[in-house]
Amino acid sequence: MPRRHVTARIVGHGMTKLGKLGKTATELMQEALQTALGSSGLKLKDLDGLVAVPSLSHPHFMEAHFLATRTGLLPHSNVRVRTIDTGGAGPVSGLLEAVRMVEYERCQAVAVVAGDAVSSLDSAEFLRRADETCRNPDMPLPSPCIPNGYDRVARWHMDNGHVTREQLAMVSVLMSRQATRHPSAMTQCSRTLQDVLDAPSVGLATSQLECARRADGGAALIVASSDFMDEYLGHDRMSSRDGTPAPTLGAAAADGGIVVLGGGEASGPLYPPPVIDETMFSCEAAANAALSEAQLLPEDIDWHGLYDCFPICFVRAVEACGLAKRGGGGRWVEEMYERTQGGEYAAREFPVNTHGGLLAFGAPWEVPAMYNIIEAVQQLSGTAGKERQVDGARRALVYGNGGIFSHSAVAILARPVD
Ligand code: MLC
Repeated sequence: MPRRHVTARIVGHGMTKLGKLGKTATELMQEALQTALGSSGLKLKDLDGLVAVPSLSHPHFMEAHFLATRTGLLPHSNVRVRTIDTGGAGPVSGLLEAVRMVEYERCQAVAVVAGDAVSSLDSAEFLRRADETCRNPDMPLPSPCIPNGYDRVARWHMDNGHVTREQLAMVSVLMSRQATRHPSAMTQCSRTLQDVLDAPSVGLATSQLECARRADGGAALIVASSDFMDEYLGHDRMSSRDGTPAPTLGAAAADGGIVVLGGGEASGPLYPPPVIDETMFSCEAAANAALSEAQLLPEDIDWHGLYDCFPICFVRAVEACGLAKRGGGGRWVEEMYERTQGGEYAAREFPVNTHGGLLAFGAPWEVPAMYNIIEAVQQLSGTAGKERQVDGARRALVYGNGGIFSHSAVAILARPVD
């Protein structure tokens, strides 16, 4: 591998509204990309790289090439684009790929883009497509396959005394409490434990309020080389390259951007094996690799963005990232539940998924890990707002999970040293 010659920084981010929006995935991706470019002060023509994550609602052959062609980024010399499919881990895998493109392939600015319109698909079509993604031909899971796959894994943990049914439900309550503090979250009302337990059943140990909240939405990041941004900010501070006035830089770009200190990825099977055991999980390996590359310990992290498509994914992540000991994730969730009872808690008392995660912020299929990254960037640049800001947050860990524990991608982000 060629030598690293510059540092990559996250210098912009953008997202569309979430909900049932009646737009195509491509329209949502384009909208998010424009917002992200605007927040970085860069223009489309400044990009020489694009990483895209495919959608379920409007799948395209070579998604990144499709999007780059639609936006006019291609044809152009010296532009390279890549589609990354690691399921819901895609945005974090995409971020790590963008960092490599900047640090080892001499790209100056790379966009990472995801968008999906799964809420605008009718239920039967959504379930048909979703079921197809993780179908085991030898031992089919009942439909809905993905919730039932996670349900099997959750019950295995319950049977082994690892977590209780109530502790799983508390994850959904916790995410709803966090989401009420974010103006863009789909969930604006806290749930009670009883609400979650009494919601329609989707699996034996999973209710509807413990499923990733189906939504349409798009999100994007801009990752740029430090040299390019220094030159751009230094020489072009008053005007952009085509002579028009430069847009106001977002906080992330103006402060020099957010650094990616380390990353790690690991894989598991596409669907749970006939006999579940520890070998199917990969978050521990990804988190350890990311912390090791960043040369940090779990206690050095101030804010966590943990994938929570279903409560058991969150519980495993809590343990994998060292917030709780192995087997102690359920008890940790219970402690957080008690700590945040009544809703009058400071952000630093529960500095995890301050936006509400997939269970409450919203989950447009493979987009939501992007919300973990964007919330991390806002936390690290001190722009998360009074209610959500974790004072003095310097380092964040973001985790994306794909399939049914089939891929884990973890990145460690940091505010640059002043
Ligand atoms: C659903 N609802 C919720 C909710 N989930 N409300 C609050 N919080 C949640 N977490 C609400 C909906 O808004 C809707 O309300 C009602 O419940 C019914 O949901 P629906 O989706 O419209 O219904 P239906 O078509 O019957 O499907 C229910 C479902 C489906 C649970 C089977 O939503 C589902 O499959 N969800 C999981 C999606 C999923 O698997 N995502 C990927 C996760 S895995 P109203 O008021 O509008 O009726 C992952 C990894 C990866 O993330 O790689 O992708």
